[in-house]
Amino acid sequence: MSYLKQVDPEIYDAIIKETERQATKLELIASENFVSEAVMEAAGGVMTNKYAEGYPGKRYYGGCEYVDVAEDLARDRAKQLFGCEHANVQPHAGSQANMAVYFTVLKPGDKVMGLDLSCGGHLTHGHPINFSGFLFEFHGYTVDRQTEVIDYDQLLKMAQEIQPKLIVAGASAYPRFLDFEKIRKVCDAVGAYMMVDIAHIAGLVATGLHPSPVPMADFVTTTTHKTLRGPRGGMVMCKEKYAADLDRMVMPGIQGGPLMHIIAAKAVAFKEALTPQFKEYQETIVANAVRLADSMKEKGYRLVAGGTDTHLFLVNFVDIPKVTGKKVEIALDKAGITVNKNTVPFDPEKPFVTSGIRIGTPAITTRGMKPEHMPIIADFIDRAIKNRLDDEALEKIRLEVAAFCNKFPLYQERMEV
Ligand code: DSN
Repeated sequence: MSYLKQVDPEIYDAIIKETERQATKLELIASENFVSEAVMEAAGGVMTNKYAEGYPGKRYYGGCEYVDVAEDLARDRAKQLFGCEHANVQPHAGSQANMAVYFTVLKPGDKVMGLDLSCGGHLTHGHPINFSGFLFEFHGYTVDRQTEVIDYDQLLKMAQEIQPKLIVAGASAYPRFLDFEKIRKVCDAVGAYMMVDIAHIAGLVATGLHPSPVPMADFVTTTTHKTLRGPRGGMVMCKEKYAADLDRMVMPGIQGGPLMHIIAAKAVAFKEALTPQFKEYQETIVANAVRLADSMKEKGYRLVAGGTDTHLFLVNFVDIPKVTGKKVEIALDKAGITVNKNTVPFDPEKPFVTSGIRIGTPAITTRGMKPEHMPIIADFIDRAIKNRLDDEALEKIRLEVAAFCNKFPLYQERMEV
């Protein structure tokens, strides 16, 4: 019996339809994933009822003995997973995680450098429409125009000119490895703090598939729901010397009561991430991304930075007349393929139009898709782009995509409650 169906049939219906959408479409948004039933059970459990302002053993409320167990486990597992000295698992999202670091070491008006949004950065890395841009004097660094990867010599020159107090590394749409050792050297050369936002690559970092910034960064922030495949949320890791200041900034500085059900679900996800199967999963994510990127290149598409080392890549339509990221996103959606339009480096189009799409493999890999399936997916994408103005053709592809997805069942028992 479903309580929800009785109490709120409209929300019940929307959730069933969303479950069907997730199961029948190809989910290629690089920042999305499908959590395990165990993670979902913890996220949907009774810990949602509990106020627990403070930290384990030092709360402002009584009755915290069991939520303390959850938060202690989440923190200990995070430390084991990433090898960090300190972890704060309370940030509600990546934005709060980044805010907590900024507020811990910066004062309003301080100079900071972050990767420009159009080159793969993130809103919270200093975009003028975000709190980070309102409060601090951010300077955006870019990728090299030819290689479309970060030019670390240029980064050093810019840092010497600007003398930032903090340099933010990390990205939401950057397909190549980041060189954290070089970024550390730049920070040391100008006496800046080093913060790395690994939201996208957290699963790869945890399993050694992307070099880890943890040994050399002052602060590392992440979300827990992308490659890490946990519940929607954030986390900050730092050196022990910053731990007390950071914790005070997360709560009471920024947040009140932590989301204890989500913290419990983070603990479950970290436990899953410590298994050998999770490493195999991350290896397959990357193998799938490389194979899918290669298949798109074989079809003649231009990829940003020439391909990928990670879980995502970007297709650049700048050279194709009348094709924009927005148009392709819409066409692909009609064909049952979910991606997001994305700016490409030095994009001439506005962020709501863009000249590219971002494609990621974490979610389809969770469903069990393997490198041999990637040419099939590339074929669906290519046909949908070519037939973008033909709704009948797109509907035919949608049916083929749904039949293909059916071979990789997802949340079957959630379809009817
Ligand atoms: N919205 C996320 C992404 O798609 O990358 C970043 O916060």
